[in-house]
Amino acid sequence: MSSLILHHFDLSPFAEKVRLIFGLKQLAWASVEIPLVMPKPGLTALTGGYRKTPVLQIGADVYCDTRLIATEIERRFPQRTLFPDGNQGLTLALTAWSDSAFFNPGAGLSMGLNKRGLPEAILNDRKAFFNFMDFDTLEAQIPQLATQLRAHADLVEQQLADGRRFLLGDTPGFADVSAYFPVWMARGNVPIAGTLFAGFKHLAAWESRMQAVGHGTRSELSVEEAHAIARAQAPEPGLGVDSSDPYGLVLGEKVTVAADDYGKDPVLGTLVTLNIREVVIRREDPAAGIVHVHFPRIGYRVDRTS
Ligand SMILES: N[C@@H](CCC(=O)N[C@@H](CS)C(=O)NCC(=O)O)C(=O)O
Repeated sequence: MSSLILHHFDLSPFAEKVRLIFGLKQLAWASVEIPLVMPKPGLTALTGGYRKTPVLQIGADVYCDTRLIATEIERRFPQRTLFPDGNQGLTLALTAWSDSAFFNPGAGLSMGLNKRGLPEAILNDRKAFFNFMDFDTLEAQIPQLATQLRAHADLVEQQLADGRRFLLGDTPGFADVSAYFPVWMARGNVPIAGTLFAGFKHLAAWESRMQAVGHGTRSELSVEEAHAIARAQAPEPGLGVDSSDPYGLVLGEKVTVAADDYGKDPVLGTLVTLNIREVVIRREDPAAGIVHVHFPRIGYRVDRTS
């Protein structure tokens, strides 16, 4: 059985990023389906409260956020690199564009155009979750959201206009994955996407190439089996606390870690790693045992609890 366990649901755009990374690297992985809305007790037993989708589990290590999930998979499985042209920093910086400027208008359109058909539970959950959307005025914002989505998709069209196969050359990588998932989400959830993207021939051909990347080799796992796997293993040793870190924290301090944008549920634990790229806390859960929960530094805050 694969050591890579992805906690996700099939409709999740951010999870599609990770599924495509599995495809690019031709990896085998196990899928644990999580609920679309809170509560998500099986997931939060592992994360300590982080509820966003997806989460990657490897043994008793739990990785939150696709930015960190991507670099962790690259570290453990360097073959078929996510950075084939070598532009790692620039490619990772691109997520600041793809994950908000490009993704958010599509998410707004998906909510605004489907509002009446969405189950009440999903609507109420996402109203509380997506703090960057004003649900009451979404319908009036549709022209502006459509303009933004189309203008960002046009950036991809421009990048591909010289006939290259992928964004940075002949080989697909994380830059493609990042730029692709908002398009994937829009095609699936935004009824006017076909019209908005109608003139983008290069984009459409690249989408077909991205679909062909696939998702690697998927198997199914129950959340109870995933917990048993976490309980049976020790987490990877922590890497210690960087004494030059501006927070001035020390190893073993009790801290909370939380996203600084939306879905800010704090996770409480004991600090085992703090460096420029990653913060890791140790926590114990009755179902999952002792786990190390990993977050990227970019986009997350760490707070002392005492
Ligand atoms: N920065 C996060 C964003 C993840 C995110 O916003 N995921 C969406 C779904 S694709 C989500 O969590 N929605 C609410 C939920 O699934 O409960 C990441 O890169 O993983």
